Amino acid sequence: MAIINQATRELQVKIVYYGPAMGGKTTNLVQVHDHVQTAAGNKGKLVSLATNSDRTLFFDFLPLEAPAIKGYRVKFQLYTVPGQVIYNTTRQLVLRGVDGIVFVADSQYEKMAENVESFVNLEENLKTLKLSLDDIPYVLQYNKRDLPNAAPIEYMEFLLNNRDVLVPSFPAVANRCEGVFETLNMITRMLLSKFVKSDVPQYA
Ligand SMILES: Nc1nc2c(ncn2[C@@H]2O[C@H](COP(=O)(O)OP(=O)(O)OP(=O)(O)O)[C@@H](O)[C@H]2O)c(=O)[nH]1
Ligand SMILES: [Mg+2]
Repeated sequence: MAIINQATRELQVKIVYYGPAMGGKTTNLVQVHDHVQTAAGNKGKLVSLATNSDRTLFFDFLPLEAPAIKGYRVKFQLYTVPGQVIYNTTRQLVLRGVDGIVFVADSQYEKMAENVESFVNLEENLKTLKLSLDDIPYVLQYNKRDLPNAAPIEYMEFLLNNRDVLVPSFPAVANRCEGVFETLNMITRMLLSKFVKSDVPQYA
C-alpha cells in the first residue's frame, strides 16, 4: 500500500505507466502535465530522465497533488518505464514500490504481439518483486485509436483483459489528450478507495 506518513499526514501513491515501446506512455504524462487543473503551486514538473528523441531510456516522472482525503495531503507520483525490450532492469527498478499500474497498449494490429509480450513481462517483473496483478489495482488503455490499422476493442479485450477479474479499460488518442484523464481518474479512484476503506485514522 502507498506510503502513509502519519507525522506529516501525507499519502504518497506511486502509479507506473507500463507497456510496449512507442505505445504512448510518455505522451500520457506530457498531456497530464500540460492539461492538469490544480490549484496554483501544486503542479509538479515533468522530469524526463535520459531520453533519446522519442524513446525513454530510463523513466519519466510527474508529481501531482490531489485534494486532501481523511485529513491527509495526497501526492501522486506518475512514472513511465522504457518500453524497449532491452531495458528490463530499469523496468524492474521503476516498478519498486508501485501502488497502481496503467498498461498502455498500442492499438495497431501489428503491435498485438508486443502488447502481449509486454503484459507478460509486467507479470514476470512483478513476480520478482513478490507482487502480482491480483493485489495491485490496474487499468488498461487502448491507445492510438486514431490510426487506420487499429484492432477492434473486443479483440484487445480478448488478448489483454482476460484475467479472472476484468479491469476498466479505455480507448485513447493520447497525443490529442483523448482518454488520458479518463484513464488517470479511474486508477486514482481505485487507489484512493483502497485508502478510504483502510483503517488509518481520520483527521479533521
Ligand atoms: N497517432 C498517434 N500517435 C501517438 C498516440 N499516442 C502517442 N503517439 C505518438 O507515438 C510516439 C511514441 O509515443 P511515446 O509516448 O514516446 O511512447 P512510449 O510508450 O513512451 O515509448 P518508450 O518510451 O519507447 O517506451 C510519439 O511520436 C507520440 O507522439 C496516439 O494516440 N496516436
Ligand atoms: Mg517513453
